[in-house]
Amino acid sequence: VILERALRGALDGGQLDVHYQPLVHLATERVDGFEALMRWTHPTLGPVSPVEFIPIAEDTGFIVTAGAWLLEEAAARTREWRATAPVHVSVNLAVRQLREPGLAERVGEILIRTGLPPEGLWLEVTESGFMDDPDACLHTLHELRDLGITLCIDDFGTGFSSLSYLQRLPVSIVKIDRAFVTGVGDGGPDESIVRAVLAMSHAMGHRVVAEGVETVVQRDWLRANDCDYAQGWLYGKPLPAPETRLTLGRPS
Ligand code: G
Ligand code: G
Ligand code: MN
Ligand code: NA
Repeated sequence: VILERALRGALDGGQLDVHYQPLVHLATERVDGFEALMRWTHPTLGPVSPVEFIPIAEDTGFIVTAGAWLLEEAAARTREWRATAPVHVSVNLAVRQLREPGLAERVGEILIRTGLPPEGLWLEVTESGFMDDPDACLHTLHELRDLGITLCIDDFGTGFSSLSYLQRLPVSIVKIDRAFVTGVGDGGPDESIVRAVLAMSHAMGHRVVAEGVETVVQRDWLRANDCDYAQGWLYGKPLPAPETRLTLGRPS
């Protein structure tokens, strides 16, 4: 309840911030884009984890306002970066946002206002997002895709309806959850899961991002198994925009 009240003032109080984590193309080791992640620093509580405040923001509907703010902020920043390199920005969409009428129209307006071309925007949705009202969500996702935006299924493998939704959704990117990526390269059972997700996704014409890549062993295994992109501490933690360096060559 305390967090809920505090969160309401966070946006006007300038307590919300956006951090960016690089997403790397594995074959070339080039930064292809960034995932934009919301950060909240309360004046007395200090940093509050998104794991704590995103669910509250979803329940209260605050995510609709905060999410629109983040999208515009990230789009404007990425438009600037694209003067240097053709990077994209990947933004998480909460269920609540996806179910808000007129979402695609407002996203289209943000693209026009910021000058970010649609190919510079990826939107991430989770499978759990469709469970309540799949038809309405599907309609919105098709509208977003028709704008030329790239859609991703996030946290893949952690939901319950993976296979049927993977085929029905107009997504072109599958993000494998960190829980499965942790175990690759050591010969353990997660390797079979990740291999299966890669084969299935590629068979459907989707590209695959491995999340939570922390080691060279994981990276080498993923590259050898034709994973398209990687994201994780090996390449960089989420950082504020001014500290986010556009690495055009090999990341250090
Ligand atoms: O990077 P981090 O640990 O802070 O992210 C924790 C969780 O919060 C992730 O699952 C991420 O998807 C979610 N998250 C971070 N920023 C946003 C946002 O702007 N919108 C939504 N809907 N979720 C976010
Ligand atoms: O959107 P999503 O739910 O995937 O959010 C990603 C979360 O994972 C964020 O909280 C981010 O800070 C965290 N994260 C990103 N890269 C790594 C990593 O390499 N290792 C670990 N442990 N966490 C990571
Ligand atoms: Mn994500
Ligand atoms: Na994820």
